[in-house]
Amino acid sequence: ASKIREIRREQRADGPAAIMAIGTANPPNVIDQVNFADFYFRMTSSEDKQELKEKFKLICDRTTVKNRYAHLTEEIVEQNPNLRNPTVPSLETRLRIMIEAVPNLGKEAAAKAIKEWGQPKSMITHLVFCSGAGVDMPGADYQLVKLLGLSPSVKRVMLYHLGCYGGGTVLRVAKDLAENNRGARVLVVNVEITTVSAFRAPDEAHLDSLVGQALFGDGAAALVVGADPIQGVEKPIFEMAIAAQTLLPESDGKIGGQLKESGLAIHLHRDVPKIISKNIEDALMDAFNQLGISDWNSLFWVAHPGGPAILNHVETKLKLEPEKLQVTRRVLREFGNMSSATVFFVLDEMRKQSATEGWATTGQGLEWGVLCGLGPGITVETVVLRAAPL
Ligand code: WCA
Repeated sequence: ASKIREIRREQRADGPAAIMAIGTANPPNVIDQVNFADFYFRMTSSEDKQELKEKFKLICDRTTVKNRYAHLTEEIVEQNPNLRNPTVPSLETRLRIMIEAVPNLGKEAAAKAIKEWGQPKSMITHLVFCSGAGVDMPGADYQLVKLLGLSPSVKRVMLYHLGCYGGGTVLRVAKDLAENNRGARVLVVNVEITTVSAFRAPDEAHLDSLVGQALFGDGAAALVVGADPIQGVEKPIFEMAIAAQTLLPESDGKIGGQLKESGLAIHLHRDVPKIISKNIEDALMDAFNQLGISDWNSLFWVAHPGGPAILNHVETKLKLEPEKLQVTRRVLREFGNMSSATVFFVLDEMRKQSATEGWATTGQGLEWGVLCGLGPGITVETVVLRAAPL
């Protein structure tokens, strides 16, 4: 009995898990939000639905998104007309496109993260892969091991179809892996190609689908996570203190997605911003109780930009100063909602902006911060971050 305890102690790392590198990637095709309504209605042969198009233009404008990136191109839709016709099956077409695209975009982000980390990739011990795009066996995690030339003994965790809270989930899992396996170096990769999975023609009966068409973009992010950094060699960017997950009360069915023969049907209830803002403080208190922090303006903020209405509601409810969500809003403007990958674009922007503006830490000069993922469930993931000195 004492032997197994001794083994257990030796397995465990000493310090907390830290994010040591961040890489991001997007497909080359840019969606210009100003002209997107014209483009989308033309591409789906829906020019006759003028009233709906006017409403879509309004929604596009209200998203505050200026730029998005898309794997889907007009050419792909031309070649695969079933993608714009919800009455015929298109799942196989979508899967074929995504199964090829997901590992490749993930590789681009991962290569950047590994380069920043600066260590040989043979030191990667675990891979956590998260994507709502594509399903096959063996999955995108396996493809990525091959593409990057990682060790065949890398221990993989594959997380499919979590949706927009997945950025928090992968951190929670990577934290446990890093802290419970001395010397572990966890490569985390999130790839979202929602333009291919959820593209569909406009329909008056599904206005929430229009919100999705106006809001979602494609992107990938990768991190290297580990505990006990090699002194003078590895540089922690953010340490992770606490990771919590919770389901919000009275939120059943408010955010969801069904993978159908006609593609992914995403459901966003109008009450989503209200439900989130009503319950966000309880989720934060669960995570920050232990630290005795309840002044939300004393934190740096890395929130999933689900949509501007969510950010506005949360800002008002928590009485956040406008600067608090400024990095989050900038990512929404420049990239749209890239589902689970988005929070890592915010995290990357947070440390870059903190450096260029001359702050003393990677979190705008502050010590503590929060990373907040939210999505189907409604599920909220809360990760307490500690910024590193700059
Ligand atoms: C609406 C709606 C609505 C406004 N339904 N009509 C899930 C599954 C997966 O597989 C993958 C991913 C996910 C999801 C991941 C997530 O990120 S969850 C969070 C998703 N985001 C939201 O829920 C969006 C929150 N909403 C907003 O940010 C804004 O409401 C919006 C940008 C959509 C509109 O801006 P607004 O509220 O300032 O503007 P309006 O004038 O109030 O709304 C414009 C029109 O859109 C209105 O139409 P109308 O006829 O009433 O004037 C709204 O009713 C309509 N609308 N939300 C259906 N959810």
